[in-house]
Amino acid sequence: MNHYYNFYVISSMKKFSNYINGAWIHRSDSSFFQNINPADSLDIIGEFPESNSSDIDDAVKAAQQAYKQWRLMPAPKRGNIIRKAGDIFERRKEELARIMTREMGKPVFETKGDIQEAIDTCYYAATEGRRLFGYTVPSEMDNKMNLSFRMPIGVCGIITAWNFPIAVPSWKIIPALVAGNTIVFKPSEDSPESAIIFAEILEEAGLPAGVFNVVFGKGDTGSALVEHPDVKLIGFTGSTATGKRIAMRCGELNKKCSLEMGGKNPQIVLDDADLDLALNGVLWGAFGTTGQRCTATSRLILHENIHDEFVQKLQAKAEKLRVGSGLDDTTEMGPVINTKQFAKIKEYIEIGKNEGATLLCGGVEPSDETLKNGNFLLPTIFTNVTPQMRIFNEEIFGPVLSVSKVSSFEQAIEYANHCAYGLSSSIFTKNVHVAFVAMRELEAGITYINAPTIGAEAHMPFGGIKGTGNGHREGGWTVFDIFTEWKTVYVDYSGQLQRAQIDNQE
Ligand code: UN1
Repeated sequence: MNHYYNFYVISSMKKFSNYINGAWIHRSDSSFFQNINPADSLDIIGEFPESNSSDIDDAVKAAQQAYKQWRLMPAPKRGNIIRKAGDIFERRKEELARIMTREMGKPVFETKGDIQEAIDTCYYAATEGRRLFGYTVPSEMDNKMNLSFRMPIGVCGIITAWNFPIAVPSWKIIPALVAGNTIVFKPSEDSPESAIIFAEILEEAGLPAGVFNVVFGKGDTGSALVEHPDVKLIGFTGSTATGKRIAMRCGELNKKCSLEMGGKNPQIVLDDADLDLALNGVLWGAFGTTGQRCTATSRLILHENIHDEFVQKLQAKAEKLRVGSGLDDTTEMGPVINTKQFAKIKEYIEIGKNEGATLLCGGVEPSDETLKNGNFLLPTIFTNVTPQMRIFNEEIFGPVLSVSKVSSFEQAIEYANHCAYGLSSSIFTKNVHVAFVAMRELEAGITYINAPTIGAEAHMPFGGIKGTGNGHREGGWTVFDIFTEWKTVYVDYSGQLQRAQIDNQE
């Protein structure tokens, strides 16, 4: 048993450990799962514990114990530790980016951006430790004062996806810590090593043992976290199916629960738009991160006057995108995360063909022999997609773009809103009036004007309406509504019993 190193080696395979109460815990009876490089299935990064409910219980106990002190540390001091974590993320950016790329595939310039979101989140949240504003409000009675302020909630369970292995966990973990909560983090089984670095960084920044814990595993481990009676809140980013199940259990168990789920984000291009700008926008929005963002542009809605010209240029550019390992500096689009997701995307390509959409380009693996061991797919574009089709409505989470043609702005909005999800949206137009109407009418938590559907900044509210979320917003100042409860205090300094709504009436 060694508590100091995050992995040990058995017959040349790295075996990683859970991080509980400030120590790396190796359990000889653990089962393990493999972390495989999506660009090269022969590259096994290591094995991670498939933790059970007793591992979760150990982590929750540690977090509960640590909560007793952490909640009492002044928030500005908690913020100071988080600011240091931001500095360490900055220092380790290059090294961490390569670790992330190796395990989840996107190019290093993108994983650096992922870490930058965590750095921004740390610096923003650190200063929030000096605000966490409450309200002081007049009382309706004499010599009485009303106050309200934020309180931490307790042990928070955090469950996240692999596509932003550092940024998305940071959106939850960092503000939750500043607010005085403690954490048990169950990262995605597809990007577990990033969570190891997350723990190392928080430890180096000076976070006390037990305040942040990492337990690896798959769905069953996540369920054990949701079920644990001492976990007061679940913060989740991932698939709609899993999110809904979590929400139902949290409803039954009366736990607070914040969900970030699917998207089917439209980019509208009107006939007065700067077409080159819109073209670069959709290429980045649809094929950045191999289309594996909840904010990815998966629907392109084109005005009929520019449709044919735009589609032609789009095809030419999409076919030139360099697909390859994210560790190669020339790569523009990396692999899909795993073989299961790869099969699902291929299935949707068949569905699209069978529904009568036109496969404009892609839909197949690249011919390059050197890529044969990875989950690579060429950028895929369908045209003639109508709102009745499944590829118009369902989240594919891959490099697949559905193009539809409309004859007016009104129809474009109707198409954009014809969807169960409501995360991000975008419109390219030079018409100010139209842009403002779109801001009002697009049913989405986020709307971009003359910019792609991806690119949220850490200090702004992030989240979706309709099937995407359950009413919460991460990011910026709004995330503190998730990770705190309001306490209301009445201070009566009149020296008398004053009965509200009675003694102050005529
Ligand atoms: C996600 O895909 O879960 O706005 C998050 C964006 C990124 C975050 C995406 N900043 O695309």
